[in-house]
Amino acid sequence: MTNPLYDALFAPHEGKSTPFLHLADGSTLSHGAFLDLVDQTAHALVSLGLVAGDRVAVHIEKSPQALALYAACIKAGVVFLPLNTAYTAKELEYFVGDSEAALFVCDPAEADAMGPIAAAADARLHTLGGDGGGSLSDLVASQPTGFHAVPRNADDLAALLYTSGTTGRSKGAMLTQANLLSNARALVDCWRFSADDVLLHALPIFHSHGLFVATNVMLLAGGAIIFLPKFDLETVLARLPQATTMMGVPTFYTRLLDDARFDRDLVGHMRLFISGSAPLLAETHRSFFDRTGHRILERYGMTETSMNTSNPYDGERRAGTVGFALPGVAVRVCHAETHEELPQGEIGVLHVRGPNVFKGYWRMPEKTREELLPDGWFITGDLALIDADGYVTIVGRGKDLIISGGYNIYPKEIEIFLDAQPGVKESAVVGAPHPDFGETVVAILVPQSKGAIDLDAIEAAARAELAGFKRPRKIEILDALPRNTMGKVQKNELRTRFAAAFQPKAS
Ligand code: MLC
Ligand code: AMP
Repeated sequence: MTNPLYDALFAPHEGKSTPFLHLADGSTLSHGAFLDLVDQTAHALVSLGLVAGDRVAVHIEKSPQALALYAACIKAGVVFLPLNTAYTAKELEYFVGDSEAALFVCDPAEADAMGPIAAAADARLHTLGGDGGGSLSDLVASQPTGFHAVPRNADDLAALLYTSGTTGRSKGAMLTQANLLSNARALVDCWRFSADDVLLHALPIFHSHGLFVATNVMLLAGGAIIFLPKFDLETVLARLPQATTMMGVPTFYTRLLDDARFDRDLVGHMRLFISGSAPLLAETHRSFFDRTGHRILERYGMTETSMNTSNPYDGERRAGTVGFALPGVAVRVCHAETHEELPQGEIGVLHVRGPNVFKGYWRMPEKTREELLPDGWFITGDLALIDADGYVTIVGRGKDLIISGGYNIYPKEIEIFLDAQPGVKESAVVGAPHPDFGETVVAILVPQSKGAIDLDAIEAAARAELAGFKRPRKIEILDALPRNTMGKVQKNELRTRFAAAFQPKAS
């Protein structure tokens, strides 16, 4: 038995002096040196008593050591569970407990706050900082290199990624070795990645985009990564001349376009720009082409499925569309209730099937049954149409979801929080267009009685309990929520009402 993901992504680079990570401080880590660190980290995991199938929850900054921890989990057969660095203690408690993590790795600065969370879940606690320091690193440093990959089946879990849901309760998407490997193979092929590529990587590594799409693709192709801690405009502008490709959420591209230094001369040498995780406005696509001569390649994916569709490398990259199904992946547009396929050209719910589709939600068999049909089709909840040429367009969402700067926010979760605040009778949360984040959160509150709501107190509570990207950027108090005759809150009316809330004022 082998370990298919390790064997394909990592093993071919063992002992090689080729560059893997170009770091922000100007230094470079070779493939071989990275893999030695992976071996030491895998030994550290085993020394802590972890065995194949155990979960390692991580709430740490992006660093080469954090990436090595991901690789070490693959090599040791342990399930990697990355968590958004913006999550608060209150949010983390659920993930560590629900996953029954055996080990929780957090930032050294939050060790005190995380102690009770780890203890309540019966998980061991270790620390790893953005600078590579921490108790886990101390343990890693004392370990030998040379670690035999723990055998795994293609169907064994490689990662557990939590994704929030319409009910407000997050679900752990179980991704297998085969899910991740099949997707990396399809993307390397479609996007023509090779060992000559240098990818500018400014995405976080706790989501599918930065971790699997960007990292796995580069590992499989054998190229190098300019591995930046986050998207910082100055650093990205400075490092683009050394890159051949870049992946980003639409906010990356609008921020670049807002800077006059971002021009044809700066990126004329680049091979490819890829966008995803949120809709790229057709207008951004066109402005980007006008400024740089590059047509951004837009693709579409989800945590549960990794990537599903992509515009073509050769051929027309059509603005406003997400292209065609990837090789091995099938898509269809279906009726929301009957799940029957609709005639070509009609709008319906997009279903996806293929080796990329996850195994189900962690310990939620009913949720899994609701979204994953017995014949393997996954109901994405996105509304789409497929045109006569086969291009898929995501026209909206059947699910009540806001995507802000590439992060998903389910209104229900924020409404549950707001409804629990003193003086609030009820609340509604909707998305409003935002020039930087694409969309952002607007909350509408109804007071229990006139003057009962203390907005400062609610904002302070939101800061303490909700990740920053989920906090409402605007809170409005209304006497009542608009409702239809059935008593259902009319969110469309609220969306229309706040549609221009963040648009620049016409002068
Ligand atoms: C940060 N902030 C956000 C935000 N990110 N607010 C709304 N939406 C966001 N996305 C807030 C912080 O809370 C803080 O608020 C302030 O902005 C500054 O924080 P920052 O960390 O300095 O922000 P910045 O670096 O500007 O981050 C913006 C960003 C980042 C767009 C660069 O969010 C980002 O890297 N997004 C990528 C998301 C991603 O990788 N998604 C992939 C999901 S996988 P305050 O109030 O404290 O000042 C997926 C599948 C697929 O969807 O298809 O790929
Ligand atoms: P996540 O749960 O974070 O994986 O987010 C997945 C969701 O992001 C999808 O269901 C879509 O709604 C959205 N998404 C991802 N890529 C695109 C895209 N290119 N265009 C429109 N929506 C997208």
